[in-house]
Amino acid sequence: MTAFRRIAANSRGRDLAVGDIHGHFKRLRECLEAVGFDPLVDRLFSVGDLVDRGPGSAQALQWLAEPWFHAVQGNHESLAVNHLRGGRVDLDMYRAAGGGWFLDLPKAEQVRFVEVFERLPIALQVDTAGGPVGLLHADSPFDDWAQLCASLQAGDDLQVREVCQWSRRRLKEGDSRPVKGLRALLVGHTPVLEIKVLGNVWHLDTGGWSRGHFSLLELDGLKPLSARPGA
Ligand SMILES: [Mn+2]
Repeated sequence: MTAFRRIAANSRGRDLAVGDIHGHFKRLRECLEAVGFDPLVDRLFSVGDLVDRGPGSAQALQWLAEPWFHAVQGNHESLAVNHLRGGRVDLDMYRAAGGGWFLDLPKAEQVRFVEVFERLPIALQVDTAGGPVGLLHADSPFDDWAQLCASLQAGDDLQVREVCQWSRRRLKEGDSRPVKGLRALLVGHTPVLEIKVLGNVWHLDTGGWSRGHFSLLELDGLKPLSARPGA
């Protein structure tokens, strides 16, 4: 698995990022249409948690097959991988967190999803004209992006991965120290009412999968787009 991936700047169109999706691809598609997303030249970057909770989790595979869609692995994709690959997963917790659709799939179907989910990087770097933008699901275990890249490339460190996919520490503590080496780090995992920026860490999960709305952030200008359909 390539736990760290770097993607070159987009010279043809716009790059957008979005928070947790949790099976609400239909709502997300409406938001993309509202901002005139052009799949021929634009790209969409996801901070992970594509599945569980919403009605359309199975569509994750079609989206991940699109050349314009890139995602890191969230804790929910990680739960699916661990469950199938023999890791320890609390099944009651997993079902309560929306994983029932996956647990109830025939094994051969579970394999189709996991083979895609386990290839998703833990961290992604997208180059922009203004400098590199990083994405991961929850939080960075290091205050230096280069250190995280080196760690992810050196091998699978469970503690590093755990913070990347599960931590809520930065938001809880209101820690506004920046992550060095990045223009911005984009994360999700913990729902916020509006995009919340701490240091250079942008929390993008504005609950589009729940009672909130999807926020689309344009990477070149670090500018949130108004993505509310009909608004
Ligand atoms: Mn999450």
